[in-house]
Formats: sequence, structure tokens, C-alpha cells
Amino acid sequence: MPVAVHESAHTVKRAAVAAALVSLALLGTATLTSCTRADAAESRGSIPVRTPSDPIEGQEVAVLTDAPNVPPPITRTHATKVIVNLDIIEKTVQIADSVEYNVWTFGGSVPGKFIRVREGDLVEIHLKNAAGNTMPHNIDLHAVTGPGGGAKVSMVLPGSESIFRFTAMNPGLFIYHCATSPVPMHMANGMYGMILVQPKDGLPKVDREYYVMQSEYYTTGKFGEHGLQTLDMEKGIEERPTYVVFNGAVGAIAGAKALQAKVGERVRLFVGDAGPNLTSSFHVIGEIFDNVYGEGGTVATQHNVQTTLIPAGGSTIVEFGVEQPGDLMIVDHSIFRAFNQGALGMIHVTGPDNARIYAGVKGLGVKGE
Ligand SMILES: [Cu+2]
Repeated sequence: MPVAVHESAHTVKRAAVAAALVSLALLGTATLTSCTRADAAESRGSIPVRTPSDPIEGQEVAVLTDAPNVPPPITRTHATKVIVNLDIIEKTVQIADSVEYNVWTFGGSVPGKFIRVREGDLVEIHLKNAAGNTMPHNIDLHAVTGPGGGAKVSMVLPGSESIFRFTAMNPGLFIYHCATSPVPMHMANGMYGMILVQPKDGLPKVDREYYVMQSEYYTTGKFGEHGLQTLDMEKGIEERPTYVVFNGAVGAIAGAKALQAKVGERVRLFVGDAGPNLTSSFHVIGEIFDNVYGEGGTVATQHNVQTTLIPAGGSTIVEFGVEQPGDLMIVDHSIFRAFNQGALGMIHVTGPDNARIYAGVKGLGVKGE
């Protein structure tokens, strides 16, 4: 009997423990499940099927800029019709010291014009192919919702013009490029640029905005070989660029052409990677990105970043406060590209030195040593 009582008590105790464990487990599961669902829902966001509904008030001609300049922020609070006049120009430019190349351009330089519109705008692209040009061209803007991103309806022969419209429904920083066959050839020859679809509520105020675009040239001659160079398709296919550059040429944003900033300012870089092949490990030596809008989207997805990846055919937006004077080097941190292929730019920062932030104490590079 005592044994039976004991067993019975033990059984009851065991059952109670089991019940408690089960309820704890259930509670845990319920908590976990609800957390997971809430977090997942938040991280996924909603998936809108968009319909343009903002009334289009008036019309304006887009201000277009050459790199490294960016059109001023849009301050209007309504949607409008924006006319974008893009002239395709084939010309010979210098891509390095004594190295020339026959580029095909959107607006006369590589990279092409920077376009800035507002989310909800009705954008009308007027694409003119100059009479003296040799090739048909078109445009695929990654900001377009529709087949080919505009390429299907924008093909234009030398001496004529194509016009097409789209509503800029998704905000963000987008690449555009020529998509005429053979597409890699048109892109390798310089046919790319960027369009910012500014979110309706704008971007945080900064002191300076710059347009920086990485891309590659595949030339028949070696890096630095003088004279007029032509496209080496084999190198392109093998993804062996001769040049990797910012803003279309070696030194385009270095030395006397360096980007400028002052201590105490906030800087935003709109950075694109036209490829045609390479992903960029984008880095600014001596600076840390306070905000990175990953892949050119509209959410600051990360803070305090050293190097950010930019896919070919993609972009990123980086923002940082400038705290210390000196030259900040812009590089693709796949570092042979920076020091042997041209992927080197510069931000020249002026202003008061702050030894609390940065100071040499002893060594070869220290003044007075
Ligand atoms: Cu083209």
C-alpha cells in the first residue's frame, strides 16, 4: 500500500510537472509564433499592386546634370509631367592620359545625365539619336514598370527621336542603360546613367549630393597604352576589364577634379555600378558610412558601414557626416582595381583639424618628426 500511495503521489507529481511543461511549451510556442509572425510581417512589408492615382498638375522640363553633379532636390508636393530630353551622342573622349575611346553617350558624357523626378510623376522620355551617329539606340530605365523598362518602345535611328511615357511608381535610385543588341557592346561603350525617383516625402537634408558611377572599359590595348582604343569583346566575355573607373575616366574625380566637402557637412553619394560585369566593393578610405540605403532602395538598411556591395546594374546611397579635413579616397576595395585599373576617386575635405578625432603621435608620417 505505502508503495502504491507513493507511486500514486509520484504519478500525480509527474503528471503535474508534465502538464506544466506542456503549458510552458505551448506558451512558448504561442509567444514564439506570434513574435515570428509579427517580425516576419514587418520585415516583409506589404506588397502593393500599384495604380497611379495622383493628379498630374502641370508640366516641367527635367534639370539634367553631368557627373558628379546632381539636380537639386524636388520641393514640390504634387505629381507633374516631367519632360526628359536625352540626346544620344557618339564621340571620342579621353578615358586616361593619352588614351582615347569612341564612347556612345546619353547626353555627351560617360556616365549619362543624372535624372531626378518625384515618386508619382508622369515621366516622358524624349530620346534623340544625333544625325551623325552610326548606330540605333534605345533606353531601359530600371525605374520603369513595363516590358524592357522602356527599351521596347524607345528604339531610335540616327537622325530621329523616340518618345515614351511611364509613371515613376517606385521610389529609389535606379540605373538606366541602352538595351540595343548587342547589349554588352552598347553598355561597354558608355551607355548608362542614373535616375533618382525621389520619395514623396523627400530625403533627409544634406549639405552636398554627388553622382558617382563605377564602370569598366575593355580595350584592345593594355592599361595605359596610348592612342585610340576599341572594344575588345573577348575581354568583355571573359570579364577581364582593362579599366575600372569612376565617372567614365581614370582620374575623373581625383586631384583638381576631386569632390569637395567641408568639416561639419553632411554628404550623400548616389553611387551606381554600370558594370557591365563587376560587382563593386564600394569604400571610402578614412570615412565610415553613417547610413547605407542598400541596393539603392528607400530604407537606410544599415549604419556604420565600412564597405558596401553594389551589384552590376544596381546602386546604393551612402550618407556620412564629415568630421576631419584631408583627402578621402574613393575605391573599389577589390584593391587591384583601385591601384592598377583606375578605380580611384577623392573627396577633398577642408576645415579645422580635430586632434581628438585623429592625430599622429610618432612616426614617419607625423609632422615635426
Ligand atoms: Cu545604344
